[in-house]
Amino acid sequence: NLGDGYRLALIGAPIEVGTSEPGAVMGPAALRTAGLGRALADLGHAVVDHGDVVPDGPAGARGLDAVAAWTRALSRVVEGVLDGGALPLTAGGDHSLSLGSIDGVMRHCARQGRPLFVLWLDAHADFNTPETSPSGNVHGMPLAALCGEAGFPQLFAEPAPPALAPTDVHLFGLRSIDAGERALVAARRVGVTDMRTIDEFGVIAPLRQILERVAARGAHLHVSFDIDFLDPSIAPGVGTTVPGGATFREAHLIMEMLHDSGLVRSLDIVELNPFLDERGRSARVLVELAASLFGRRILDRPTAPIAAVPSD
Ligand code: 6HN
Ligand code: MN
Ligand code: MN
Ligand code: MN
Repeated sequence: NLGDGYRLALIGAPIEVGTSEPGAVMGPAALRTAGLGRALADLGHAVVDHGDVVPDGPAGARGLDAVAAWTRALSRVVEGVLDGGALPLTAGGDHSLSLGSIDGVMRHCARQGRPLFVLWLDAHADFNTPETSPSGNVHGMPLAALCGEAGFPQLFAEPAPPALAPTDVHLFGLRSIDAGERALVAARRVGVTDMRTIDEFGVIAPLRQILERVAARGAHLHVSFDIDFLDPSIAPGVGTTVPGGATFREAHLIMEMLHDSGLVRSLDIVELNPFLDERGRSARVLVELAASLFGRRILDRPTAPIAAVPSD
């Protein structure tokens, strides 16, 4: 267990080579400006800002080769942070950065013999391959590459850890999926809580099921938070807005439940595009939500324990 005051490592990943919409490179700076580090330190955590990752080799052009250069560099930093007993919070940058952060987590978990579970809060599935992708943008592909789908060049440093099991990935908030990736997500049995499920059952019941499963397996929980999980009306600063997203209250409750579970061991905050934002609103919402995930609460007591919530 990490105890009350966590050791948090803030890692900037100013990556936009995985998207066609410029501006995500400014994401880490905007999150720092909005007070991410301060908000977490104010909660009693020991926060160390590791600055921005520097890619391994040329990473100027868009596409998979540039993403590979970022992936290798970020993986090393994240693995090192975990090996040192701290919790890595990678601030992006487009969602291709999760190739690096999760590769680092996988290496750490493999050495510890610990199972890994990935919770993907996103409007999208990010399960395209170079073959199924309609856009060619790598930020729509990280999960497929991490799960070992064919058609990718070598993105990870050798020797690469065994691929992530698609059944140990859960997409939460899904409401936009391309035809090819829909077939793949179904064939690989990726876990999905789509927006219709959330409308029908709320966020509590599906999330509780996931957390119980993670706890029962003693797994490392990695959370990848794409800002487009949120409704564009509260978080417009993103290149791929999709209507019908999570409300602030839904997202806030998810963060509180994640905190109370004590299971989260690594986190990505991705896809913030400050160039498209309105007066820093989206960055500030993300800081609020991150603070809730790391223990900020409304009253100075936990919310009712999960067991006290009436079950079906
Ligand atoms: N993201 N499915 C679309 C594509 O181009 O592959 C959108 C991907 C969005 C990626 O939001 O991280
Ligand atoms: Mn995404
Ligand atoms: Mn390790
Ligand atoms: Mn998305």
